[in-house]
Amino acid sequence: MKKIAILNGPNLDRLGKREPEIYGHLTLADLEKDLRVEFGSAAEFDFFQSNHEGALIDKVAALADARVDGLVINGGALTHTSVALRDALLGAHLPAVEVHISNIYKREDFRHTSLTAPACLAVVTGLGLEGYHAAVRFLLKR
Ligand code: CA2
Repeated sequence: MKKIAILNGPNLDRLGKREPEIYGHLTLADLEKDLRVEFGSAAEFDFFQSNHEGALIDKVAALADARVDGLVINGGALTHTSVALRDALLGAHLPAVEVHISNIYKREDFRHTSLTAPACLAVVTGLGLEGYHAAVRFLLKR
């Protein structure tokens, strides 16, 4: 059984409750349920969402200490701004995949830069919540 952490950053607790034209109708609870249905026999999940940069950084460090097998991160807007989250990911030395629900390259210019992507093995963007499934599948196969 591999340990996979799913981290979601600021405002992703609002998923399914606002802006469904960009982020769809499913909630984070739906995502958790669907990931457990698909991968429950192969993965033990640790789901974490925070609206606070420091809480996400502390969580990344705790996951590194716990030596989880993989990390899926949607840092939300912190993706584009947070050197601190990037440093936490680089320091964690965990296999990580960055996920974005929307296609960040079809949106405003400021979303085209990810500070955290260089600390990850791969980036999935624009597949909706399916991106999390693809990321977990990839991490379980390596
Ligand atoms: O597409 C993504 O997954 C993003 O990481 C979402 C972030 C955005 O800042 C990134 O540029 C791309 C925003 C998360 C806000 O999520 C909401 C979900 C539902 C309703 C309102 C906000």
